[in-house]
Amino acid sequence: MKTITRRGFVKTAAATTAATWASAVLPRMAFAQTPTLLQFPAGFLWGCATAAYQIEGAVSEDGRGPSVWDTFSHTPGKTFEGQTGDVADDSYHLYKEDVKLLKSVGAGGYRFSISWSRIFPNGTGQPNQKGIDHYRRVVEELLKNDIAPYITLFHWDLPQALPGGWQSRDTSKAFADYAGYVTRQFSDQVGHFFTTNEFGCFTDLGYKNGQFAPGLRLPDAQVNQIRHNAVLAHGLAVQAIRANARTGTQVGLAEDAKAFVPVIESHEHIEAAQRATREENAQFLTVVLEGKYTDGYLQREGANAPKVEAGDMKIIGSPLDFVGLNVYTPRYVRRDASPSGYVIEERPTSFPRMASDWLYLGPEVIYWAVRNASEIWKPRALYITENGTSADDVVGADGRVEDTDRVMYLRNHLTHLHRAASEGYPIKGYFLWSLLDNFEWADGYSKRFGIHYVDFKTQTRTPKLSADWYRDVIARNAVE
Ligand code: GBH
Repeated sequence: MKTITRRGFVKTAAATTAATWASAVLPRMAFAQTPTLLQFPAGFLWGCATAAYQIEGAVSEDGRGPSVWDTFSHTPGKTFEGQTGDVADDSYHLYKEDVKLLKSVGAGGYRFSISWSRIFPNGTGQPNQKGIDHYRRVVEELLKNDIAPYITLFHWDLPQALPGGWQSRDTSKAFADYAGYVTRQFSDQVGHFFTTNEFGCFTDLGYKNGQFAPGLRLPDAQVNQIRHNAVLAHGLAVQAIRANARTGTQVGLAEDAKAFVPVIESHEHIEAAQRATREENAQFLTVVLEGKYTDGYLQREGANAPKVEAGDMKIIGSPLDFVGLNVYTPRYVRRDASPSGYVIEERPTSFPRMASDWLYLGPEVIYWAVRNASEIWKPRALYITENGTSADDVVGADGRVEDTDRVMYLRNHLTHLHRAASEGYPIKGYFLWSLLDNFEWADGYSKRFGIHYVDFKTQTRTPKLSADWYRDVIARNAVE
């Protein structure tokens, strides 16, 4: 018989007491589930995202008209080493292969964009049937593989032919006509449409600091009018889609709203983060979801505030079925005594970043993006329409790409997204940016965001470690 020493007895007793206490007090879940597996709600949509100009190539094929990105990327000095989207991933021809990649990770949805100038080569006027035919083939290939198509109508490739681009209100109307036409063609097969992708990237970056097409640097009053034309275009498109689509068609947008994380998770800082979310996105997501510019925005812009015509605000605030958030990088906020009630923190120089300069790493941002938007605007449904990272991917001697940093980035973001889902915020799905390496705008091909590696000389696609990892996430509907 084993003699129990006094010390041993005390230990055993303590352990028994602890176990009894734990089973009584700790939530059942901790015992019932593998503790490391964070389960997403049943029916959660897992997808991947891309955009037309970044992947398609075939820029002069089948009657496509030029877009501002063709012009811009062909202008010396505008993109990394003068690179263009002329060929990109050649997905215009290789789309079946790309659908296979989606299928192989088990994606339930694919968010891709339509090139406006393939449908209307001049932006308006006669539609180009060959453009429609192409996207019809893409949609049918997806449906054949049980992958739901999610169509973005505008991801920055504005038809070059539209006079003045987004400086003109006529462009907003042309966009609505194009949106209505496309939905009439596709709403029998496509259930979800996004109007625009990331207002700030095709307004401010295009017309204020010149980093993106069309590369202008205009004064504030003009920039504010361009922003107004952009949100108006969105609102007019929502109405055109509703007028042309089958009932039940879901309409929303994809917006990289600046996302704010409270420095400390306490009531005052949480409140400050919500104030910052409304004010710092006043000209884009806030006006779209509230149908009104905030007083703060109008005061800040003063004489430069946009000129608003009768009826505009109602159009801009047209009700949406869902809100799509592109989430990449956090901004940290604390409460203070200023009139705005918040301060955005400077990032310490040591703040970690991924392979793109602007891509600071703070995975809790995805939780706060969902929570702030949910609490402020109470949307019916939310999607993460983009999340992902660039990485300095290297093909090893064995042909493998071990992108452990991308897996780290994604795993941590999904862990925080799981928190949002488990707290009951209406998050319905997640689109990883991106399905494959592609033309990263002004950065050309120097930044890779794909979970599939693309050799741009041969157009060979190779799954990276992150593709294997994402396949597991999707298969288990859970993140570890
Ligand atoms: C998304 O933009 C785009 O929708 C997608 O097309 C793109 O490929 C992907 O992200 C990765 O970049 O002025 O320092 O902020 C993300 C938001 C906003 C990030 C513009 C890059 C330009 C540099 N982007 N920003 S900076």
